Amino acid sequence: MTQDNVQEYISNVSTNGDSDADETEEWLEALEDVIQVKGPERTIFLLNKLVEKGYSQGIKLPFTANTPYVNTIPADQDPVFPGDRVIERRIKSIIRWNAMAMVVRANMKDPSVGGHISTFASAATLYEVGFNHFFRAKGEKFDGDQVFFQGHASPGIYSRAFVEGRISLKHLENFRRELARGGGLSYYPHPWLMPHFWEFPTVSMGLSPITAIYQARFNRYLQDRGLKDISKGHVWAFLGDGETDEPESLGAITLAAREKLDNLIFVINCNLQRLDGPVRGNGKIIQELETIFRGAGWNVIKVIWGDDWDALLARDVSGKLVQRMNECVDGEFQKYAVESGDYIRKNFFGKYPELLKMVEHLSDTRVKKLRRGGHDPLKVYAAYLAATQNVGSPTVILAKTIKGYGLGEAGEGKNITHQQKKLNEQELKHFRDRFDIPIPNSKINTAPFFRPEPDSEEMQYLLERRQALGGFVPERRTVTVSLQLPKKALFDEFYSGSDREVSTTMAFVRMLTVMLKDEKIGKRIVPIVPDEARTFGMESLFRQCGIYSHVGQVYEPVDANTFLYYREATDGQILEEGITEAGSMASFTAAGTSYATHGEVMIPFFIFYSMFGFQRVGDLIWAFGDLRGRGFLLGATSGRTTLNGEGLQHEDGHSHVLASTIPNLLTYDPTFAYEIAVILQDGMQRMYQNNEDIFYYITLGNENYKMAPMPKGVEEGILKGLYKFRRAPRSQRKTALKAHIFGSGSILNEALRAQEILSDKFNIAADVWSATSYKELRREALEVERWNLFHPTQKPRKPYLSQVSEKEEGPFVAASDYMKIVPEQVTRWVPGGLYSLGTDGFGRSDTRAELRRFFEIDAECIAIAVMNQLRLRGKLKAEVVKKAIAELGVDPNKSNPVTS
Ligand SMILES: Cc1ncc(C[n+]2csc(CCOP(=O)(O)OP(=O)(O)O)c2C)c(N)n1
Ligand SMILES: [Mg+2]
Repeated sequence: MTQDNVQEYISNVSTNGDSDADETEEWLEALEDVIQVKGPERTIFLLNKLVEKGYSQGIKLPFTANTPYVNTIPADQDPVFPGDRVIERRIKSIIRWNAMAMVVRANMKDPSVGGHISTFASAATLYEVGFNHFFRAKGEKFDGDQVFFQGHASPGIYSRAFVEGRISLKHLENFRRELARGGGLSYYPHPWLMPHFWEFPTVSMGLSPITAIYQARFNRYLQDRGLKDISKGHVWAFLGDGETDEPESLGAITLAAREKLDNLIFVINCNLQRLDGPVRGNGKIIQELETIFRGAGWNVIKVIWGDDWDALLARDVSGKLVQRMNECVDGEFQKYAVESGDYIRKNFFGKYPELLKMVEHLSDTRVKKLRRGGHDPLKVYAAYLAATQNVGSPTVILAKTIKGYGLGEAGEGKNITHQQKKLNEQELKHFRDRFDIPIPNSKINTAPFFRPEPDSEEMQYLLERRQALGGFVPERRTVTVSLQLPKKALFDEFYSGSDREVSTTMAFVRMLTVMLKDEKIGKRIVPIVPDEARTFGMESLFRQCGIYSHVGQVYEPVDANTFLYYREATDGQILEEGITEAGSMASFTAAGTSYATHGEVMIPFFIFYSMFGFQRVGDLIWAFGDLRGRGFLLGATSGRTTLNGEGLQHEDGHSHVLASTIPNLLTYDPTFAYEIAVILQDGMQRMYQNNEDIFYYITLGNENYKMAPMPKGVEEGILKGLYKFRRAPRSQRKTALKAHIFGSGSILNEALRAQEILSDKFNIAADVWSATSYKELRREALEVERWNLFHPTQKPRKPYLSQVSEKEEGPFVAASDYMKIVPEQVTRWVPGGLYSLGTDGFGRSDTRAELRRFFEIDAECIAIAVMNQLRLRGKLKAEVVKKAIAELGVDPNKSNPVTS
């Protein structure tokens, strides 16, 4: 049975199928007695007993996680509203008006500016109750609540900030015109663009819910590890009902329940519509979400009906009204939002004569005005209060609203409403009258902004409420951090190289282990891993730092008698996230922004299978950049041929292409342990001492080889992206043909082998360079070039890459385990260009040697490419190259890796 069928079945059994009304009455009376006399606990006990008894006799109740389509909190349990409803309505109306006006005015000036009116119009009460009674600001001793605002509702949040006096008229005028004189407002919440205002970028839908869940969990982590007391704060996430279709929205809700995150509250604005039309025209989004969240173990509070319905529901003795509410689908409810009272009377109540009678005393206008729960401040307040008082589970509030509420003919409840941004004079008047905004007819056509006088009742009230809640929300605090970083000596063991063959992953894990033991930064490190710790050889950290679990370890682990047993602990440091790169990235986000959110600097290291990073959760990484997050991403088992046996879906040859798109991300593809040590130290210096809003992506490989000792004076080159690692043999330097090979990651070893081949067999003297970061080389070169562009009369500056390569005699050939385009991004700053070898094409399973030949990045193919470049410069004859191809055993007719 589907949930809909179950609902129908229960409905039929409980209403139509009553073959003995007297008997039913007796049972119900008995139940009523128990409720009144013994209370809810006993009632639940008895009901469960009845169900159990039924089961034992073969009576199987069909499963449903749904409750009837009414408010979870019954009217008689609504708390007293602590505010002044009249003033709050006036404030809300003013905020509604300005939110609408900023979009309409912007589009009067330039119709291409865009904007959204109807999302906030539907959510105004949900936000205003929060602002007046719940959202606590950051304070001296309290970090406040973290509120994730729905991105498209931003006009309302700006409008409030304008009324509060935090945003100037100029800014409001320049809504969506960030480049305008005097500054503008970023349309969506972007900490990158408004670093003192927005805390969380939410507009790529689905990212905010998952990030909020992990934020709430990270708050617990800080608490449990004794780093900061965050027990009083709440995380609020405001979502659209359409947004819940994004897999990330619901993908982590079981974690929230499992971890008993009662500091987390989701508010889902169920206006029943998304961009194109209804979210579930043929079903009921609220009921669907209720099932999902209840099934996952959340506390679900439905806010469906406003208080106008209380009296009707109180008279619904037979249950017919609830039945009608249950049976109507969202498509019908949406229609009621746009239709007249007469239509609602006929079509909703009119289905059953009993219901028609129920509303006969109400005029059509009153019937039309029967409000939905999400527009009723009392019902919303009741839900919020219950949510903040709930213990032991996260809460989701499913609030039913109307999209474009108040827009009337201009779009209220209509399918086009999401994109409505122009109101004509008539529509503006309607809006003004509906919300009593004191704007005269003579001015209405310009939709002027309206801010009450500072000494008005509204302003006094609004500011007093915010003061009581500690200040304004949202606010992002830009804190200057200064961590005491470990001395360089901590990394000494990595500078001298190793006789043993190890991988860069092993080297990194060793560095992490050492840093975790460091007195100064050790406890600030947050290792994050999505069920790959053993793959990366990190299991020793289980014992050393413990795996974080709020409840500790309530079982004896199967490997308890081994040294490296699976140790879970309340103060565990590792976030072992299970198989969720998105969840891990959300944890990385909470940790990497903790310096701003909580004023508590944390150093996250998120280590993952590189193929499942940018390719899988690229949008979360983009958002991390927007968030000014700081930390280290480690793409392990990277390189299309270095990870050899795993084939097409695992072998990463493009994460450096994807990573190159994020402006404030530094990327490195190192070969040796000392390079990683230099990069990590510089990263910590820049992020946690110099307060730069940057983060790092470092690829690590699983190929074992001897780690070279660090040559002298290469630190700068490592960080800038290129340095000469090994010159050609001295004996050939003056006499032989010259060439240069840039190698990255494990392919640097192939470049070194190519150097030998060229030297031994063909008397060609090639210098080998370690190219740690093409992205950095390009970034710096572009910066210099741009300076030169705008300063034509001044002495031109020279990019680092030009400086180090201009005196060298080419050709230059690059080889990496990534796509050819990675080195090609710096071609124009290399004399004569840079010929690039790479791993374009799908990966496949084989040995490293076979794969490198297949992708033409092995030593032999590098040597051939170098010789061919010499041929193109007229320094070698074609015949010589042809012979070399044969001698090196490369089949000139081999298959093309790009197309095969
Ligand atoms: C990942 C993603 N896909 C698509 C969009 C474009 N988009 C913006 S709002 C919207 C509809 C939103 O509907 P809903 O979540 O129900 O919010 P409402 O405006 O109804 O409150 C869409 C499709 C987006 N912002 N992010
Ligand atoms: Mg919606």
